[in-house]
Amino acid sequence: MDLDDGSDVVMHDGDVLDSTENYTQATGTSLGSAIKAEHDSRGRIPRPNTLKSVTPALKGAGKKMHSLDLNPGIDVPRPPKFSQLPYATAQTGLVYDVRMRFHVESIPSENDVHPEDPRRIHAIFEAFVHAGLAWREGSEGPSNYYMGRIDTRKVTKDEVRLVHTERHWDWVQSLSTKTAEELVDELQHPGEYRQMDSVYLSPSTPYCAALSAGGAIEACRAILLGKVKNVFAVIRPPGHHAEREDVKGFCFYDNVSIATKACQREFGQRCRKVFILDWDVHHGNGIQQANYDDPNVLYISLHVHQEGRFYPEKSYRDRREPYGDLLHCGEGAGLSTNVNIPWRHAGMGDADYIYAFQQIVMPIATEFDPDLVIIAAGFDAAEGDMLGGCHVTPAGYAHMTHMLMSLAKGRVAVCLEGGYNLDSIARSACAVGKTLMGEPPDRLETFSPTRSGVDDVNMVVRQQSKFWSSLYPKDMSARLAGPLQGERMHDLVRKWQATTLWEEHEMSPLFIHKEKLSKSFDNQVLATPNYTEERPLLVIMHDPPEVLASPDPRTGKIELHNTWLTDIVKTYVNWAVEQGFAVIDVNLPKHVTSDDDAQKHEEVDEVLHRTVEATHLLTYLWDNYIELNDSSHVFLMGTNTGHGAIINFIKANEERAQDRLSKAISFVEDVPLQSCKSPTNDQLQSWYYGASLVFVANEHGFWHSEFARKSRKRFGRLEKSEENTISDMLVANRKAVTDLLLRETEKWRSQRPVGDDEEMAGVSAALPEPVQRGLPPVGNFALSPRGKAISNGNFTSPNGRQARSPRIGSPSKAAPPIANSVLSPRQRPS
Ligand code: Q9C
Ligand code: ZN
Repeated sequence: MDLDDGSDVVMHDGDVLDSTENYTQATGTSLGSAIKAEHDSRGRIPRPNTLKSVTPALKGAGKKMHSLDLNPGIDVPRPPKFSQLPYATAQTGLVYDVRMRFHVESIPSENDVHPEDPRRIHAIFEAFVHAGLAWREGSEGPSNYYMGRIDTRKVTKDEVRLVHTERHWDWVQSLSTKTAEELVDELQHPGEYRQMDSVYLSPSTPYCAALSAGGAIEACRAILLGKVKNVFAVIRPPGHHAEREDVKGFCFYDNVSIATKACQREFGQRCRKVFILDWDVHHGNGIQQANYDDPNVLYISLHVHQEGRFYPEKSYRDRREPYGDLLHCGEGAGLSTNVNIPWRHAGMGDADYIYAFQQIVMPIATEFDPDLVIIAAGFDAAEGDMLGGCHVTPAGYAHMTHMLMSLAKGRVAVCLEGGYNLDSIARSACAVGKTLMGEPPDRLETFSPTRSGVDDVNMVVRQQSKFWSSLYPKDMSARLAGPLQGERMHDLVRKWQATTLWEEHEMSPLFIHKEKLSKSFDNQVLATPNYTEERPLLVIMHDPPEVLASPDPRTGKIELHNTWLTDIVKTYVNWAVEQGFAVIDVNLPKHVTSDDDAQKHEEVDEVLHRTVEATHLLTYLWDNYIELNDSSHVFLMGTNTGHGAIINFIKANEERAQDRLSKAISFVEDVPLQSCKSPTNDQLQSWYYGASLVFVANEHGFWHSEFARKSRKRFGRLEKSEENTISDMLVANRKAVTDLLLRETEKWRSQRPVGDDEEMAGVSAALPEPVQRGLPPVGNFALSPRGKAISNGNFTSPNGRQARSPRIGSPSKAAPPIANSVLSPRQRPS
């Protein structure tokens, strides 16, 4: 079968459609023979070199369109139907050619249909016909309201070379003469310089890939030549993963980039700046690569990224680092014209996409002011797509299209990329097609973007605000660069908290032995003096208090007068002290101050890392300050990473935890829920279920996961909070927590000796006498637990593990806190 004679040809498929539209059941073999039939019976018209810029005539589907009043072969803009409304009365174009269905799996697997199914393009065309957008022989005659058909053709080698290497072209071409077995072998033994990542091969692959890229080019040309106002190119195989020398992710030629460069070359000033908007759910690594240093091509991609865990990240032959993250902004002259909008979670919906369009896409694109817009239109972010896991509806796609139509005088070429649910892509494509033709988009049903979607968008805004004058607030990191003069607010606040807790409850720092004590760890653990006594002990591992700021809307500047601190945890501490509980308050900094701090402006430390740190800290506290004291009850309470720390601790110390821990209470806002499953102990999970109370934020991803429906028990006793931030949850679920703690301690409370200080506690606000002793202790007074003998006057216990630590520079007027001068329970003589 001679699919490529190397000449520059235009494939006239007008009547092809009549005969091949009947192939509704696409199988490898029937299509294979169909190709042959096509080629034997249909002539190809050589494309004269002298008429380089000739495009084929517009046609209705399957038939030459006499009614369209076109001059075939003459490239002049079609005169407007109505001169006052040239755009409104111009036609939308349609590229569709059944021969692109010939690229199939050479040895189709029995029941496991490949998602990049040849029926994809047919499903879309079929939907266009049924929706009355496109015409086909057999339905009613062509009207002025059908899309006008544009012939596709094979891309030329010269055009492919605008993006890919010669070797790439040669290799793709070579597939046409291979047998099924050879193709399978090719897939399995790709040779040293290439990798076959997520593709299948057939002898028609080079042919279909050429039609697909040619279709993208002709779609754009038809617009630039003024034959149509905009176009929908229903093409396959897709293109945006194909790199200079790599086929990848079902893609062979980077259709959209080839069309971009071909049009820039042909049309010069009339098509100098091209904006490629890629809403395929995957990052278009190929498009990014092909245009990375080109200031005249703006590439914006919205894609699921999952911090580098989503395709195509980690699939590169050169093992490159994440490529679709927000830091990839172009290079050289092209710095700023690459914009990645990576979603950290799947599951994004219309509202997230619209938010991203309003905050990023439209401001940047408007400022860029393109001559042509190409949409790399994968429909795999659509509701129902099995690869994407997102929820974009047809109306969502219509609105995005509508917004993009405000650019480049409406010159929009939509080129199909991915999208694998035949029904979803058909419905989505119809909504886009209608919008192109002038119908207003349908109403949207959801308006609030997800929390993580908003975070993702705002991160990109901050990054891109460096390059685009229309984006605010500007990134402050430039001002933070260099050695910082000043204090991190976190450290100031914790110091203030320590002062207050000292003044109100005599809480003072416990000694934490750390090899390298960071400033952020000062005052991190504060305890009431009675923490070793026989009374309930509440240990709270919490996030730093939340800051509520109303920043300057233009500069984003946060100032002291527009900023508030919400410290709800404090109300729990107060309550517990009132009840006569001992309290250990543990602050888990989100950032640990280090020496090179000033150098980089970094994001909040990774959750995993912080959880590990918190686990170390909790284990240390348990070993040295909790386990061996006389507490009647031990309650652990944790927020976010504190929750992770509690679970990790329990799993690593099953027996000790079950022995001593009365209740574990967690508040989970935006970290993953952890299960308390032990590989060795079946009991642990049910023990934890009985001993826990876990409040989970209303919009936490867990509620959408499969775990939420089944096997919930291993996550403990879950409560869906009405609220979404830790502060709000702490307020809303406070009574549930205090009730639980009161129930648990009922016996102890009824048996407390009369005359106990806090006897009246709980009845009224019988707080212990406020202690007025000036400053809280400086440094720490507690025991150094790990036998680091510290300077003068200390003794080392016989086992060499414990030592009394010195008082350091304590103001003499302040009496040392009681707790810190007693021995740690471990050391008490038995
Ligand atoms: N573990 C487009 O949507 N998935 N391509 C491979 C390998 C490949 C998607 C998973 C998805 C490719 C155009
Ligand atoms: Zn995709």
